[in-house]
Amino acid sequence: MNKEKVVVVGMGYIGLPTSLALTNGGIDVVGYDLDARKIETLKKGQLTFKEDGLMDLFEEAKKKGISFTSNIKDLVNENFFIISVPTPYDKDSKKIDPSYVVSAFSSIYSICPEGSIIVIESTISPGTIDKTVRPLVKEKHVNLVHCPERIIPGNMVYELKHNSRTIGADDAEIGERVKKVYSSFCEGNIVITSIKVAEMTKVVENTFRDINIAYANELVKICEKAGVDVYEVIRISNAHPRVNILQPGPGVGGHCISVDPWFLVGDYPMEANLIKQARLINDSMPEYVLTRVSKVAEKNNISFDRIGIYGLTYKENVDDFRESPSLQMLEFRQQTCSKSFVSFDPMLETKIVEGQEMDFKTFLSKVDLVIVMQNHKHLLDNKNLLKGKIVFDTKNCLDIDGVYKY
Ligand code: SAJ
Repeated sequence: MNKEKVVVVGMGYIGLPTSLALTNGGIDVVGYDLDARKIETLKKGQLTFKEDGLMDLFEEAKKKGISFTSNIKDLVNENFFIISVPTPYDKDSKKIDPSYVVSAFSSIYSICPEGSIIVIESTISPGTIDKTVRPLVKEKHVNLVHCPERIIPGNMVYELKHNSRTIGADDAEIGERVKKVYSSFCEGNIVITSIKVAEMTKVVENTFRDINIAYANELVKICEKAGVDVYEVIRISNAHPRVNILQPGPGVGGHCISVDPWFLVGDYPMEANLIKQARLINDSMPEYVLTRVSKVAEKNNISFDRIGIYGLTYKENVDDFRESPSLQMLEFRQQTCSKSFVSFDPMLETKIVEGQEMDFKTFLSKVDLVIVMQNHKHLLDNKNLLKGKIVFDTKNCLDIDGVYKY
């Protein structure tokens, strides 16, 4: 077989690392995005988001000749595409909004030759390909494939290489061809199955994690009432050979775990009871943190205007703030009293909320009580600066005097 050439559509959190890994694995890659500014940045050799180890991958891919374009006309002769565009969801209906996938697919379909392979990596709810993508395929035959992404922000480079993958295809031969392409960089096991199973597994995996985090978060509330230390309970329980309770926190954010389970709840409302409860428990955490913090503030005579939030991203050491617990907390505060909190996040270079300070010391000068919502490395390196502050640590990451925890 000739060297495979692949177009990756969507240069976001998943599309970019995937195209770099493919290039470094020996595949000819064109990274395509509608956003001309993003493409210009990449052409200049700059990254569009922060991720450990990504720059090294980029340097290697540049040497190996990765190219980028925002002009679809450059892709007319290509026949292997990987679509990796965002799938927003409607907050009210809790349903997926497949419009980006549909529009990316339509534009590729309009230019690609008969028999092309179009892989969808974007997370989609089970049944989306049959409901919204397959009907777009008319006389010109193309091969549809679903290969859901599985990498975790913060450890993407490692996981791209080592995680196993699922390829859902209508045709086993096409599945094998796609597997070969992914094998160029993926050392994990690659399973070939149907499109529907691949769609379901992705959502099921993220739901599994959501349910397990919800269990840890529910234990926080139970242990508070019982007057026992939840971390001690979890630590001792986890010594059992078949118990592995996750870490409680301020809630669940990100565009995956806090979203995907809703697809199952939305499509299977009668069946998905545990899944729905887990979502509600995790979503209740930012408000619960505020209740706990109020008690601490009252006890220490601190006014709400002198409370600050450390950490706006959805988890530690990433710059992604989608659906983050801190934003959920700020939204709740806005709704209840039209006020914000002072906040700070070392991972963010631009202001995303009212009251956000860009300098840690300025932030600290404005607050007496710090709610630790994220355990960024920056905080662990600068914990001495918290001296004299009351701290409520929702991540159990600080071992300083007088810190309050769950
Ligand atoms: N969290 C806790 N306690 C824990 C673990 C996580 O409160 O013990 C919180 C985090 O702080 C964060 C949220 O959960 O707010 C989700 O973080 P995460 O690190 O568990 O996962 P994500 O959202 O960064 O990535 C997940 C991964 N899915 C699974 O682990 C099953 C990743 O492999 C997927 O590729 C990704 O979703 C995705 O894009 O779907």
